[in-house]
Amino acid sequence: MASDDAVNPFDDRSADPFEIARIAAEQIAERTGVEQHDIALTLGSGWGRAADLIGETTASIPATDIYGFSRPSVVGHVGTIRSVLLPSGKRALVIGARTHYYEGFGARRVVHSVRTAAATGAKIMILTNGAGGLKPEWAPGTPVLISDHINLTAVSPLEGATFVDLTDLYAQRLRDIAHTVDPSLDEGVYVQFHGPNYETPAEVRMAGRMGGDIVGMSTAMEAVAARHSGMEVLGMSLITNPAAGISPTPLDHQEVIAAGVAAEAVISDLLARIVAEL
Ligand code: 8IG
Repeated sequence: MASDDAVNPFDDRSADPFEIARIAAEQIAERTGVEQHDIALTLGSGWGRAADLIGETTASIPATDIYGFSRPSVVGHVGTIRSVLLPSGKRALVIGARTHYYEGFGARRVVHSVRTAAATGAKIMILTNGAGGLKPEWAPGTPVLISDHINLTAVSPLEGATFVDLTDLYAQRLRDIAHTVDPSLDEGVYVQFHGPNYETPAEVRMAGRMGGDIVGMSTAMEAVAARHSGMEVLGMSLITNPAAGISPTPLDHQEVIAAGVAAEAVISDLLARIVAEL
């Protein structure tokens, strides 16, 4: 069994990341008693309460018990992995343990949760995050659908000759379903920066001229890996702050957290209603 002091399997560059995910999925099946999951969700800042609203949690595992999740995040929150029984009878795997690229453990570690979700059988991957907004009309607390992305890390989680088509990465089918639940939901192009620093105002202007609407530090690499693993992707950002330079006041991390907390009930309820339609 993996534990906090176990050797991290991603330290071995010759280890197959898909085999690591397969082992992790096997452990999840064993610990949850659920052979197959149908949908997976990664809940980012502000989205946590959705786990309680989508259905009945039947198992909750500290992520560090699962292979490949063993090294604690430098950010310090120990995530849990939950199996949730949806009212439809489907099974959701809720992953509360995102690893960001800026933590420095490499792209394989960043997308391990997504590959593990695919290995549990999930066909739909819902990726949520907290992010900065470029549209002044997006007040802090506004949820936005991700329509496409620009990966400014320039790092792909894929290796070798894996020429995956990303034309419909954030599946139109799933965005249409989200719009039936809330027709007022806006959409935007997500720009993944390396972080952990927030952008300079010049970088935000650049992101806007490139066609970006949302700035964040996650999700794009995860979406690519999810698509490569054969899953449909739904992406949603909670705009917790205007991106740097969009509003005259500097970004304050505590204010960003507070905006997430304030919006949590509303957006978690929205996400639960979307999941019920999938
Ligand atoms: I919450 O303004 C949150 N995450 N890159 N920029 C980036 N990430 C973020 C931001 C932001 N707000």
